Amino acid sequence: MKIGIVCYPTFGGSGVVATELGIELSKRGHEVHFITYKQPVRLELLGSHVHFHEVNVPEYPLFHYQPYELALSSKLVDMVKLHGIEILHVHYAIPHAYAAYMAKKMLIEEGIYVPIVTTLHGTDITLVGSHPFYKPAVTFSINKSDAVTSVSEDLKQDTLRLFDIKKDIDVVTNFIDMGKHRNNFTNCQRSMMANEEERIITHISNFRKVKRITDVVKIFYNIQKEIPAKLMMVGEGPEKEPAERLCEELGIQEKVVFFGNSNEIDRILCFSDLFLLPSETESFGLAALEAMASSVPVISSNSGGIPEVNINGVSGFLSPVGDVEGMSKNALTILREPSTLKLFKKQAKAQAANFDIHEIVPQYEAIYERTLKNSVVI
Ligand code: GMT
Repeated sequence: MKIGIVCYPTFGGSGVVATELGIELSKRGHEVHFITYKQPVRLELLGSHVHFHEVNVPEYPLFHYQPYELALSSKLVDMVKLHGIEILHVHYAIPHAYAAYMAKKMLIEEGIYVPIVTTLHGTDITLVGSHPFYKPAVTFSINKSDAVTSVSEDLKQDTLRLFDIKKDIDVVTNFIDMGKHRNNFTNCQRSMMANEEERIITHISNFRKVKRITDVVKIFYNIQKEIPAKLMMVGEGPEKEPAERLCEELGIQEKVVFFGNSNEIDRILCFSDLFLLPSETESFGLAALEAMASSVPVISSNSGGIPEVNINGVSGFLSPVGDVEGMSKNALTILREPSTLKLFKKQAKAQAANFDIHEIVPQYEAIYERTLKNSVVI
C-alpha cells in the first residue's frame, strides 16, 4: 500500500507513535510518505520506502495567523497525485483530520478518491478538541473520517461522551518494539550518573501542566529522605523552570539532573530503576510503556488510559491523581528491597510485551484494508 502519514513531528507521543508506525509499515513492504512541517524527530532513516515531504507555510505579514491547514491540505493533494498515495492516516484530529478532509474533497473534484484514517491521541480530544472554539470542527472531521481509531478504551469512551460521534471507533493501542529492548545496553554507563547504592528515578515528558511535574519532584523528595537516590528529568516544557526552582527550595538540586529533550531515551531508561508518571490525565501513557519495555517499573496516577497499561501491583503501582504520599510509599515498596525491585522489573517488561509492535501494527493494516474496500464518497 502507499500510505500518507500526517503527524506532529515533535517529541510528543502522537508524533513518536506515527513515526514508529511508518517505519514499521515500510519494513513490512508498504511505501510510506510522511507529510508534515519538519522531519519527525525519530525518523532518522529515509529510504526507498520512507519519504518525507515538508509542508511550508510562507510567512505573510498580513496574516496574524499563518494558515497551516491550508498549506497542509494543498500539500496532501499534490503528494497524493504525485506519488499515487492510496490512503491518508492522520494522527491528531486538530487540524490534521480537518485538513485531510479538505484534501479529500479537492481530490474528488479531480476524480481521485483517498480515504482517511484518523487516530485520536488524547490531548486532541480531552484537552483541546472539546473546547467550544474547536468542537464543531473536530466533531465534523471525526465523523467525516473513513475510519477512526483511539489509543485506549478510555479515550474512546471520552470521545463518545464529549462529541456527537456517528462513527465506530477502533481501539488500537500505542505499541513498542520489544525487539529493540531485548538487547538492552550491557553497559549504559550507569556509574556516570549515580553510585552503586543509589536508586535512579526517571521522568520523561513535555513538562506541560497535565504532567504534574511538581508531584514528580515531591515524590522524589520523599524517596531520597529514605534511601539514596537520584532523579533524571528528561524533556522540555513550561513546567521545567518551576520544577528547577522547587528542587532548589527543597535543597535537592544536587540530586536532580535536568537533561532537556533527548534522543537517548533508551540509554537513560537502561540505567533507571523506577519511572514516575503522576499525570492529571493520559490517554495511554506511551512514556510509561517505553519505561516498562526497558524493565523499569512505573509509579503512576490511575487516570485516563494509564490503568490499561500499568497494572497495579504487577508492573508498578497506581494512585489517585495528586496522592503524592501514596505514590512515594509505593515507590519505596518497590525500591527498598533488591529482590522486590528485581521482581517488578521482570513483571514490567512482561506487561510491556503485550503491546509489542508486531501485534499492533497488523491491526492498522487491517483497518487500512477494510477502509480501502468499504469507503464510499461522503
Ligand atoms: O502527553 C503529551 O503531552 C503528548 C501527547 C501528544 O499529543 O502527542 O500524548 C498523547 O498521545 C500519546 C500517544 O498516543 C499518549 O501516549 C499520551 O498519553 C497522550 N497524552 C495525553 O493524553 C496527555
